[in-house]
Amino acid sequence: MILHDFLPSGNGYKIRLLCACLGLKVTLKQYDITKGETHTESFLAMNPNGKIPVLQLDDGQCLSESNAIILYLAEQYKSALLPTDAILRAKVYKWLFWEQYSHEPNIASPRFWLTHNAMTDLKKQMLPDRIQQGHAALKQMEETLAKQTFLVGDSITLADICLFPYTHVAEEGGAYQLTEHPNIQRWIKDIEALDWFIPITQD
Ligand SMILES: N[C@@H](CCC(=O)N[C@@H](CS)C(=O)NCC(=O)O)C(=O)O
Repeated sequence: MILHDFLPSGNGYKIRLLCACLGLKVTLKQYDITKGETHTESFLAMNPNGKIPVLQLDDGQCLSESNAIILYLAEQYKSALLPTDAILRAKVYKWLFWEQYSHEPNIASPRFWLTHNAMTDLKKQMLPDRIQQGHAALKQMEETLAKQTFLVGDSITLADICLFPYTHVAEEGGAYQLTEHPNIQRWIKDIEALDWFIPITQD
């Protein structure tokens, strides 16, 4: 399989992290999203949305949307990261949908704008509201992780693989302070201590 990716991307890192956990080898093809490299005709043929990550399967089919890709891989490789119990599975799905609506736009997007010189007047106007919502998202994670080791109970699941990438770099850009969230910091250390863990920019 080929993973079309951009190393600083947390969305791409979700897949790299899961592959490391599953012991799966994928070939990495890197794009510089700051130079529009995901808007070429050949890239758009793989993902008309013009965004990494894209997982190209051995038969040539292409999957996009990071959370769809991690669900595919967890199902395909029958990983315990996706529980078989319907309630636990729904709780995992909840965090995956929540991440795309309440976490990623408020934590990942400001990080990118602030660290990649991608600020515009419109984004400057949007920033205070995004940061307020980002604080609310981190608070929800903090409260959950104060009660249990991982996001869905005391075993690691796909929910943690999904939320770790942008949470552990939330401070980049200066909008958030993880010292305000000791249980998130404990959770980050627990994940970083796992024997299959790889850092975000490791290819
Ligand atoms: N919802 C998508 C978001 C993907 C996304 O935003 N990708 C960014 C990098 S993290 C990208 O490729 N941006 C390039 C562009 O929009 O031109 C996912 O979860 O995969």
